[in-house]
Amino acid sequence: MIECEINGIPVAVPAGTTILNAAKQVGVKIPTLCYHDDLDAWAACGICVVKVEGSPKMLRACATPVGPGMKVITHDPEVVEVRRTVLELILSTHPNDCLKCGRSGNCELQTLAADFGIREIPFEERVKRIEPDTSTPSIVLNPEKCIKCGRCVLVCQQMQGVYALEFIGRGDGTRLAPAADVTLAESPCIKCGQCSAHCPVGAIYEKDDTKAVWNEIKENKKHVMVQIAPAVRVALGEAFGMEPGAIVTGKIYTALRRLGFDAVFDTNWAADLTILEEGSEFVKRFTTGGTLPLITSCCPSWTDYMEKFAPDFTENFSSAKSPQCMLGTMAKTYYAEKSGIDAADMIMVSVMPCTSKKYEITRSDEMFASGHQDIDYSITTRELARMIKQAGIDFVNLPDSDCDSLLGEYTGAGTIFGVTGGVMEAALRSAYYLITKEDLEQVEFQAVRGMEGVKSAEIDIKGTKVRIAVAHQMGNCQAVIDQVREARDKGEELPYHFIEVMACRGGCIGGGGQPHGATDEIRAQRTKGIYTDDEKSVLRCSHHNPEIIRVYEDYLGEPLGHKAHELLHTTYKK
Ligand code: HC0
Ligand code: SF4
Repeated sequence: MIECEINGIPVAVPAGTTILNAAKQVGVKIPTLCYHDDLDAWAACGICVVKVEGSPKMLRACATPVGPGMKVITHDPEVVEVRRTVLELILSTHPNDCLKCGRSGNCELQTLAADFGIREIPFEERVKRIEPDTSTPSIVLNPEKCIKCGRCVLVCQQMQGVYALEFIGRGDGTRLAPAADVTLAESPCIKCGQCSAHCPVGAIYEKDDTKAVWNEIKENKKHVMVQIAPAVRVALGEAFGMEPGAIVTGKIYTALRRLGFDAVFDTNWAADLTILEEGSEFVKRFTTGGTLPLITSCCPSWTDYMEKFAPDFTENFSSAKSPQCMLGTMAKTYYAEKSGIDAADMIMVSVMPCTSKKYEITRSDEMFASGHQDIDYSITTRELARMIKQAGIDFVNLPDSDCDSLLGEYTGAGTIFGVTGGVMEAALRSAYYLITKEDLEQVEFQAVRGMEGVKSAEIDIKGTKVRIAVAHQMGNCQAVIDQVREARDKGEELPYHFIEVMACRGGCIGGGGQPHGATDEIRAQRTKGIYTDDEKSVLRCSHHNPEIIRVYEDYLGEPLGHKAHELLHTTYKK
């Protein structure tokens, strides 16, 4: 342990701890902007400078480890003045239209300006006017607001391994842009939105579809339906000051009705349906010598990545549509038929923790399987939070209500889709039944849980060995594919039979459309919420969901049958 002093307070921390983190341990908050817990410190902004006894210059607390006997002063008039100057310089290049900015109220720059009591900026305004990039359906890049903290570039490169963003130009002319200065749509961007989730200001944000959704509700001409994804229920509360991981499903259903939606469904229902299709697909391929490994395809950033970077694996993708898309199709076919409402008079809105889902809803012809666009709008958790605030709903004190029937009931297996390993665990729960015709006594598969970037295991299904891998956070996933490709190309035994991939760290609970501020601590709390939701479920296997059993009996026929194939499956670009 290293013993040192922060503002005269002794502290002992493990070797390598930065001044920033040592200060946190004694209750001292050093301001930061470019720093983020998820990323390597690269000391770009300089707002975290501190004095260290014996050092001729101030040091950056985010990137300087404490040393034995080090004496640090984090706050004195001189240090605060330097920080103020740094802040004023940043503000002199930043548009001051806070009132119209999507981040107003939770912008880290705005908060610092308020904390420092900035009333005027002593430097000449040097804002560079740059048109926003609106070329993707998922995120908007507004480099004019960029403060060059570099978080988005680091996330895209280090965490996601995509390298879609970079800084272009030099000195005063430096600006954020898609790599090679193309549009974002032309870049390798996979629309995961992690850049928007890590941006401290309003330079990258989700494409806002709330206006269009409000219009549909206000016009009152159509039957406006909504579905909520697994991970939304453990994160939305954060936008209203609740603890991360608080399970607010019943409040969300109530809020959605108060917003004016005519029918409230749950994507978890369709997650159970996905398991019946994808689980059956796995068992079929596994038992009849089909293409393996089967790779999950419900994360649209992942399928986008694979189409761009590994099209030789297209055949390995599960053809089962994602739960979001299955629910859209089933609403405008099955529910339309049962309710007697013409699908042409229906609007389906999805609430997702994800910016990529906005892209998925039109990604191929199969997204129009009902004869209409199956999902009309996809909004993020952040957008729903804004709609609830705009409607003056006191979310925290809302009573719970239930989901609408036919497309609402779900099992614990459906809910765990929201975390890394969850789709695999849910699939294994049902694959066991499909292979053995018996139910598991112990439904929990610990080997697929947790935050390790790649998890692998051999699962014993009554003597049949199934080798699986689970990867999350895009930068971790390519290695798994490389491993499979190498074995495949050499004609060796495949390392895995079944692979789950989610592009975001922690799975959808860490999605790019979730409330800002996610760290591993917050992801852990959201994950705990998801597993608690599973544990308290009476039914924990998708094949036990009565509404799913009924939809096959009444409408779809068999999993992988003709009708299921027509409505619930899709194709990928080679
Ligand atoms: Fe996910 Fe999904 S689990 S991708 O993370 O499979 O977005 O929450 O809705 O569709 O169900 C996201 C979350 C979903 C889908 C489900 C899957
Ligand atoms: Fe990179 Fe994802 Fe942002 Fe695209 S959405 S620029 S892939 S971090």
